[in-house]
Amino acid sequence: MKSTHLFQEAKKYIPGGVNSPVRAFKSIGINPIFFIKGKGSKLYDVEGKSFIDYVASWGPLILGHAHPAIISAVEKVLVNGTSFGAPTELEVEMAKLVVEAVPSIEKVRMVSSGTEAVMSALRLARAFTKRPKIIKFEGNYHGHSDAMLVAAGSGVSTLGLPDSPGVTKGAAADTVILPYNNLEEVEKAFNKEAKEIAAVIVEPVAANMGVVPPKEGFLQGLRDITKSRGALLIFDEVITGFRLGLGGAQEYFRINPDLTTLGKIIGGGFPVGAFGGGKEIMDMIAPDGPVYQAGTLSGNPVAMAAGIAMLKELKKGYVYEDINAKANMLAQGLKEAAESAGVDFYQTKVGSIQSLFFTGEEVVDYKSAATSDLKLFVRYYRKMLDQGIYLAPSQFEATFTSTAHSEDDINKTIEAAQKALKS
Ligand code: KE4
Repeated sequence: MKSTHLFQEAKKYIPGGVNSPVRAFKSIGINPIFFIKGKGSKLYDVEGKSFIDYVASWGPLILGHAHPAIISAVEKVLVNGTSFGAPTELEVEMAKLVVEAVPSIEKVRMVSSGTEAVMSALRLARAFTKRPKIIKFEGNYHGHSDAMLVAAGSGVSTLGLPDSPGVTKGAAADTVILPYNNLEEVEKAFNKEAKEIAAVIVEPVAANMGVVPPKEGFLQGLRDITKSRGALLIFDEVITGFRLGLGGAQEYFRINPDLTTLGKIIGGGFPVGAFGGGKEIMDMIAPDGPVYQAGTLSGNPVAMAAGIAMLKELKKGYVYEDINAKANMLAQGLKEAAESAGVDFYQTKVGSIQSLFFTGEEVVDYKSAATSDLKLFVRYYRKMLDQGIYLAPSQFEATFTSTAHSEDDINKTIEAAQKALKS
């Protein structure tokens, strides 16, 4: 009841009662749960109920909640002040760690969210190429800057139409929407207006329409087409960065983009985003270059301390084998549960991110992801929640495993899924 009471209270002062729409559980049709504590793989709500957490704050918590290395790093820095609005050594240390870890990044600028990272990278790409248009893919989410908030289109190359009110035709006019995993449509778009296209931005593993892996050759194809047509390739690694490995998707698939956007894990749970690339492109950013980009709290020392502690832990190497093994165990269990329940399902997994779609179709893009039975998802979701399993409240999000998940957690989750799917 306390969550319900708090939600009523919140709705008086906060639009929708939440500070980010997906948290409102709207598609699930129940009130969101208010949490008071996270520890390891567990979340504790305001009524003391505990849940095994697979949302991981939408990705950042690859080490689970309140990891001691991160907490102590933050405590140490906090007592020295919370922000200076001036350079600190912590920012140099963070930048070095990112440059060392991410293959295509020679220079990096910190910002305070993934949205800011994408917005800045797009401006830089347009300035560098002196071209206006950006290609993005249906079902890919790159934050809420105007140019990225355009209709998912009908699946063929569509001139962006404003999707959210307030996004003007002008703001969306230079955004071209194409179906994910479809190189033919990308070729067509370039044949139509190559000289206009500044960049292609892509989630190298889509994780905002549920997890949808790139088809064999898709990413390499984007790399080849952009290179041959003088456009930039931008990997939006806000989710895959430091998730698929220390070098993210570009290391995992061994394809170097021209620009990379980062977020989530890099901040260790604090508000941090970043964008980076080769020196030639990045040196166009103010104050050395003409492309303006700024932020009061960019590189905030407390957030840097958390991010540095996170990246240092990830550098130890044990993390990825551990979280991938747990992801495999979970996926195998869910597969068997769905098979024995006799439901139509399509499962996707890359490293430690995965999705279970309730459809008989192969899911390769937004259109096929949207064939999922969302009513069944809602019933499944609510049954899992009742059994103390906290999944992302949307079919079109990802399930994350962390070093904090125990085998017991995974087994409990599989048992819960067996019960939920049988019913
Ligand atoms: P933020 O501005 O929310 O930090 O990052 C935007 C963003 C950019 N690129 C990708 C690939 C992303 O996944 C995101 C944000 N992801 C969503 C959920 N998948 C954030 C959750 C929310 O909106 O509350």
